[in-house]
Amino acid sequence: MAVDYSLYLITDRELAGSKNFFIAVRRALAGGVSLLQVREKSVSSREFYNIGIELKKLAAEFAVPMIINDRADIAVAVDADGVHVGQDDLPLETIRRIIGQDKILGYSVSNIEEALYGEKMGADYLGAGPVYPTGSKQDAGAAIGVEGLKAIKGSVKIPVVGIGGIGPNRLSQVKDTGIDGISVISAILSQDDTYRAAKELSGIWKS
Ligand code: TZP
Ligand code: MG
Repeated sequence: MAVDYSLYLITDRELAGSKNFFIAVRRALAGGVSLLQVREKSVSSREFYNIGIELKKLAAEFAVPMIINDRADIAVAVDADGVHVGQDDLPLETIRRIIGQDKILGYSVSNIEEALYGEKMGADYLGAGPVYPTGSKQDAGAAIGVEGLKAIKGSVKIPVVGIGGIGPNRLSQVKDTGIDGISVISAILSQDDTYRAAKELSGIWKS
């Protein structure tokens, strides 16, 4: 499956604030989000499943693939397009066994060693960061900066997306590292107008 990683939105219902969450995501998709990840850290399995089902319908309307964070079981249950895992989740080979070869497997990394490991274990893409300090993930760790991002991108052949504190002001310098896309939460979901926010980011990415 050819995947467009350029504008990868990760959901966070809290950061969507008082806006209607599903409308906010729909507008972001209309504005140019190319890939969607459902990330729910404190909900029941049933709620995660229900959100996955709803977002899958929205993503399908825009022909955007949908990836589930952490949970291979939820991904299989909602027939998502893939799973994204980090250093503390189930091992990559285990997730791959559960989801099969045809699904997208993403892996969070913050250094070259983790990147090489992810590539070796069959990840389809890497999420590298946090590039900048972020308020959206408490245990995100130290910022790796554009230099760290560039080093990771240069160490692997699979696609790399930058994540963490990326917004319109920093987008060009992040893009200059040669990465394949950016992954954002607050730069879209915390904005009043998620359509405009996505449109602006995708416009800068394409420029
Ligand atoms: N992983 C590393 S940083 C981060 C995640 C999930 C949060 C990114 O959110 P934001 O608001 O785009 O900084
Ligand atoms: Mg995780």
